[in-house]
Amino acid sequence: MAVKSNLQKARAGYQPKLPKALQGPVKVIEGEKTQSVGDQTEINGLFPNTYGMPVVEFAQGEKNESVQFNIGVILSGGQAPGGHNVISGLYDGIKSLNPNNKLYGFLMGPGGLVDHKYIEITSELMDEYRNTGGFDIIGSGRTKLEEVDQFEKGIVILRKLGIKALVIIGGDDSNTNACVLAEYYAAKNYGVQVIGCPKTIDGDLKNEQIEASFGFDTACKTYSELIGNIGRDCNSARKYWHFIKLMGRSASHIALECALQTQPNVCLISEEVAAKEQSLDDIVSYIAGIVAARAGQGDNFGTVLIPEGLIEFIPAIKKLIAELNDVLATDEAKAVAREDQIEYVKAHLCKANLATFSSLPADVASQLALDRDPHGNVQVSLIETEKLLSKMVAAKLAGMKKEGKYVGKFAAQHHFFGYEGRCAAPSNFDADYCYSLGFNASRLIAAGKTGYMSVIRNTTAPASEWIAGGVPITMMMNLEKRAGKMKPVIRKALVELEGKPFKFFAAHREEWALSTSYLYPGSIQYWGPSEVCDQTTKTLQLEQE
Ligand code: FBP
Repeated sequence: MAVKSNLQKARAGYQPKLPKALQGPVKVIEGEKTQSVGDQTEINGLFPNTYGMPVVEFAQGEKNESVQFNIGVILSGGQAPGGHNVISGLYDGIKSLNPNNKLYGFLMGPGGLVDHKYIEITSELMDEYRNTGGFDIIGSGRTKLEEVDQFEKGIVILRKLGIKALVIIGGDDSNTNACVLAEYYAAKNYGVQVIGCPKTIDGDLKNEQIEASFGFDTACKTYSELIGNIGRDCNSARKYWHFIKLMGRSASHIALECALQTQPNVCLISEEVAAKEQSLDDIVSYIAGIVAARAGQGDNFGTVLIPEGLIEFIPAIKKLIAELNDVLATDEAKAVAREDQIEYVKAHLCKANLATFSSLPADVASQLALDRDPHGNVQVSLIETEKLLSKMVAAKLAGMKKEGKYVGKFAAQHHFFGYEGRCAAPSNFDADYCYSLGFNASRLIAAGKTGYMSVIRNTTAPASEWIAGGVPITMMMNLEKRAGKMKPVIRKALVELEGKPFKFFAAHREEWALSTSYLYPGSIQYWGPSEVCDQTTKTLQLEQE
């Protein structure tokens, strides 16, 4: 048995809370038929077997005999705190239906299904991982499940193991794939159900039905603790500006939530940059203006939060990336050797995009052009925006100094918080939420559902009052261009500039810029006063107000 810290030992005994409706036998309440958020005709045509199904909710019901069945589970994409609790909820859920039910975990993501790599999750193994961070019980991966060949290889192992349903724990891309797989198995009458669970620290898998993706709560609390500590350090030494990049591939939910928790001097929100059509120079001028104003009052220090995806939201760079995606999607481009690709790309870009491309530092340009993940996304976590911005701010300040518009000293420190929070031990909220999502998935399976996402709502209320049920994944879909082609995908939830969390931030940011009003949230607490241990994110509190 692995050696454990005292916290791990104590935390292993935590029994996550469940909504009242899931504490005993359930009955299914079906709502109205649904439709997709966009492109209804096309999505209906692509998902004839799983389109239009009703939203379902569970209520307390009568005990029914449940026949024995086996389940498979896959962890997909980036780690998010609470993944192990989704699995423990699923495990306890299926065992409560029939103690002979078995849970198999496919190893290292969707690739494990295709390559037939799996383990049985036994009670001993499960107990080692309850309430722990990470995805290491079975590992995760980013293989994209989209080819018929992969689905067919999958069904071979699913049949061999007698698996009735597959649970895919993932973000928007992985749940899109879960939906495609559900449709394929339904169309073929293979008798295997597919259920998704909303995971991602990025917080962008949310909509009318999904209040939050799991892991966002813990990751933001972890980053906010660190930002608070940095705030206190910089207010003590009074000599550095800290440029802190925060994960969140596309949306700025993490940066916004951390700003609400820590009150930094500057926080950029990518969605606002796009809406205001700001250029890189506009952003740099904005930061330099605040640095100069603070220097004017003798404060040569501060904190700047930068969302990881910022670069993709600057309109000129967004246009460039869109053309790069098209240029790189052709067979001709794929055949070009890596060392020749930059020249190939330059020869194929339009004049305006070529000018933008050439204006970027070489390393940033090559990141945009060359490095993509299996879903075709630019790997923004590899782009050092925090250094790019601080360098440009230093240059701008030097110019302002010459014009007599800035008197002060500017020294920068750089940080990137992402991996520090993705595997943190889940907060009480994530521990309960994830366990409930997994347990709830077992009830969706028992109810014969496929192509559904497990959802738990009313999450700012005590856990016993949470609402449990399922939403057809097709309901969240629309068509978007991916790798040069229109594809059905789950619509990503970006920060809404009309939403309450952003409005609260916007109403306070000028004050936070000049005054030093940092908040110090401290580390996640598991035991103690409920207002400390069980608090949800500020985003959720403001959204549900
Ligand atoms: P998911 O969308 O798969 O949950 O991943 C989220 C994330 O943590 C992003 O914030 C980040 O850009 C990305 O994963 C980094 O992934 P990787 O470590 O695989 O490069």
